[in-house]
Amino acid sequence: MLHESDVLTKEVLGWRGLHLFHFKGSACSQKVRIFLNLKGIDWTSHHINLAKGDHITPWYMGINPRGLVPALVHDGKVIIESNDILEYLEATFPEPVLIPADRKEEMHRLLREEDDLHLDIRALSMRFVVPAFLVKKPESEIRKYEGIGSGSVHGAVDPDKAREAEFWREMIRNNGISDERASLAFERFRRALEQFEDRLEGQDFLLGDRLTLLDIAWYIYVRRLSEASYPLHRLHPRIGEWFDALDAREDFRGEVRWSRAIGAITRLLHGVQRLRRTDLARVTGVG
Ligand SMILES: N[C@@H](CCC(=O)N[C@@H](CS)C(=O)NCC(=O)O)C(=O)O
Repeated sequence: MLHESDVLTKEVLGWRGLHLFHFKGSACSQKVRIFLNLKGIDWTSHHINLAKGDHITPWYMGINPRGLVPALVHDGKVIIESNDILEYLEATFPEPVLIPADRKEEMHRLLREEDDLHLDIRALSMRFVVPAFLVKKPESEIRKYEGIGSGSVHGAVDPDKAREAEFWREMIRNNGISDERASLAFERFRRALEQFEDRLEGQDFLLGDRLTLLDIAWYIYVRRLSEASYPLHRLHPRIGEWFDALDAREDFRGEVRWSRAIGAITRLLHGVQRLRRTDLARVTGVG
C-alpha cells in the first residue's frame, strides 16, 4: 500500500469503491481479474492501454509510481504489485477462501518466488510471443519514464524503477532479448515447474485438494509459457493436465483470451523463428 506522498494524482485518494487499473493482455492484470471473478467482487474498470503508452503519463504514474499495471484503488487506498493487491483483497473479502488461513506464510513465500520470475516471463514473452520491434522502448521513452511520477514507494526512493529502466536499456543493447537471457529465463521456469510437477503427484491443485491463489498465479505463467511454445506436456505432464483443466474454465480462459491479431503475430513469429533456427527449442536446446 502506497503512502499518500508517493501518490501525485491526489484525486484518487478521494475515490470510494474498488477500482482496478489494468490492461487486457497483461499477465499480472489477468491474474487479478481471475481472482476477482472467483471472489465475485464488483469493481470499476480503468483500462490502461500499454500499447498506446497510457501507463507512461503523469496521470497514471501519479497513481503507480512504477508505471506498471495492475494498480488498485480501494476507498482511497492505493495498492500496487499484483501479489500485494491479491493478499490485500483476500484479507478484505475473505470468501471464498483463496489463501487458506494455515498456509498464509507459505503462500507469501511462494508468491514472492513467483514475482521473482516476472522479468523472466517478460523476457520470454518479448522473445517468443511478440516480436521485439513491436515492444522495444526507445531511449527517449525510457528517459520520459524516469522523469515522471514521485519515484517513491513507501516514502522512499523506489529501486524497482531503475530496474525497469535497465530491463528496457538491455533490450536496446541486445537488439531484443538475447539467446543467453532467454535460456536463463527458460531454465528458471523449468526448475520451478519441476517442483510443481512433484507436488501434483496425488493432489489436484498446487497446494492440495483445493484451488488457491497459487493455482491462479501459475496458470497465468504457464499460459504465457505455452504461448511461447514451451513444451509443457512433454516436460511436465502433470502440470500439463492441471493446466488443461483450468484452461477449460471460462472464469480463467475468458481473462486470457484477448487479441486474435496477437495470436496471428505469434504464429508468424514462430514460423520465422523456426526457419531461422532461433525458436525456443533451438535457443534453449530443449528440442
Ligand atoms: N511485479 C509487478 C509487475 C507488473 C508488470 O511488470 N506489469 C507489466 C504488465 S504484465 C507492465 O505494466 N508493463 C508495462 C511496461 O513495462 O511498460 C506486479 O506483479 O504487479
